[in-house]
Amino acid sequence: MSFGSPLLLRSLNPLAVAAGADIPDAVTIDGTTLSRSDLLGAATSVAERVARADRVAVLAAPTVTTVLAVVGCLIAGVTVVPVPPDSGEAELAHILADSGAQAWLGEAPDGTGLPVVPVRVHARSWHTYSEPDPSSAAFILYTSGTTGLPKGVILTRRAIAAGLDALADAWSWTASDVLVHGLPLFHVHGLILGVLGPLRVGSPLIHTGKPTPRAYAQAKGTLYFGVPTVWSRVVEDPESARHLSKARLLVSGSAPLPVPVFEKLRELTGQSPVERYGMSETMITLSTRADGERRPGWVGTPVAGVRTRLRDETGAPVPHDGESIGGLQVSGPMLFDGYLNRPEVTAESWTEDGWFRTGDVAVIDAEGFHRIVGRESVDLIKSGGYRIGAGEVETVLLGHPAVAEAAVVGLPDDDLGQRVVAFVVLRGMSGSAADDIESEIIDHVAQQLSVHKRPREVRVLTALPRNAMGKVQKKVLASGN
Ligand code: MLC
Ligand code: AMP
Repeated sequence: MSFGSPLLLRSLNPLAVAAGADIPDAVTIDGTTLSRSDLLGAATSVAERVARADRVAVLAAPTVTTVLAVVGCLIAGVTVVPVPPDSGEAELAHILADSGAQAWLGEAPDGTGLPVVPVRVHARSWHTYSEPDPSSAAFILYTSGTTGLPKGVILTRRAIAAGLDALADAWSWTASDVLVHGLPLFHVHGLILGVLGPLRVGSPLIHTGKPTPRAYAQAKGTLYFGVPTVWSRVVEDPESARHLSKARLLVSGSAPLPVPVFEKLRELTGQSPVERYGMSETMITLSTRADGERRPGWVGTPVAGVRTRLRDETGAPVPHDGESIGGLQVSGPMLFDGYLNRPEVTAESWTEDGWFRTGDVAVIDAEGFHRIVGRESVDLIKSGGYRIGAGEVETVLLGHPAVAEAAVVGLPDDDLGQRVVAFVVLRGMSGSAADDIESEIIDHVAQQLSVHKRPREVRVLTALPRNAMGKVQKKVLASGN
């Protein structure tokens, strides 16, 4: 099979549907199942309503509406800005202003002032659209940096097609698979791999709502996606885990899969999970293969079209000897086209010779296997597979009237990988009054940003540890976990 065609030419081609290639259970989500022809008819009707826009916001809850909105925009060539459905005030205002979204497509939160274009699940249209320019932006995905507000990652149609085809190749993913996951639909993992992937390959998708072990056990798929938190919860529930033994591939990504979880999963299911590594900016660049070695703690080899290298702080090459640690740089056809409205940050993230600096440190062995050692910056936290910028949370904490100083770190957590912990100095408050305010501070972050960015814990200090230059010593905070 050729995987070179532009996005959606094969996956939602009206002629293929008319020729009898319908899939009765193409997408099951939020209790509704759509056939591929339902999806095509309803999404084309969305395309007709939205085609004159350039860029629209989609409140990306795991629903049929979200799937139709996204596919409708892909058909019409309109850029989608997926918005976390629990986005708080500050985050929502930033995403809308920065992205320049002209309208909401589908559900919309109150009070944003943007027009709302409805998605009608039962409407049908069979109008045909020509394939949009492959270099046009399919998505602007907002993702956190170490400081400041989230940045909009521009992903083109061509990049997405290349990324999905490389994964189909690595995982021998075909129309005979049934994909199961319960991941959020506003990131690469759940939305691009987890919705556009099955549509492109032609394999049915079952979205479980929440990614619970029981829901995964009941769904009876062949291919399962999860972040490490999902897999560590699965191994805590051996009965559900055993149901997954009939699956073809269990895939883990978005954060490091702890070796004990890998081993427990293998013991309970008879399956060694496939690990893969990626970023919002790069989609998936490294993976173990369906037909290759799976090594606990290692994320495999470059997928089709990807090259990788290691560099030290001076830019000098680091040997690929399985031991030497260096900054991981990648190149490949699935990489992003830059950060929206941020030319300087975009320029800084690329080397002069055209490699993307991932910000991760890694080891590469002589066979080309990669181990991700960690992040270069302590200020980018991964919690439950979500990327959370310490600076973004600190800014919101400082907006709380009781908080005089704040420092946020990710502390090791058996369930979430890292948990967001806020160290704060309060204004003229101590003892029991200070205890009472902790949950108020957590709620404040959940309301301004989004629920998953909230600190799981607030620790009140009388002063933050600082060095002679006045810089907060986060390593000191992190060592007292
Ligand atoms: C708790 N809740 C609150 C709250 N405290 N709500 C408001 N204010 C507060 N103070 C509620 C929540 O609304 C939610 O309700 C419930 O508590 C649990 O929320 P949670 O604690 O955040 O959920 P949790 O169980 O910890 O989630 C674990 C998880 C989740 C694994 C399901 O972290 C997850 O979905 N992670 C996936 C992240 C992901 O997809 N990353 C991919 C990035 S792309 P309720 O009722 O709604 O449950 C990428 C590229 C790549 O990385 O490589 O793939
Ligand atoms: P995001 O932009 O949310 O996709 O986050 C990307 C970051 O997640 C990467 O830069 C890594 O730090 C981390 N990451 C993703 N997949 C893995 C993995 N398999 N192992 C370790 N870290 C990972």
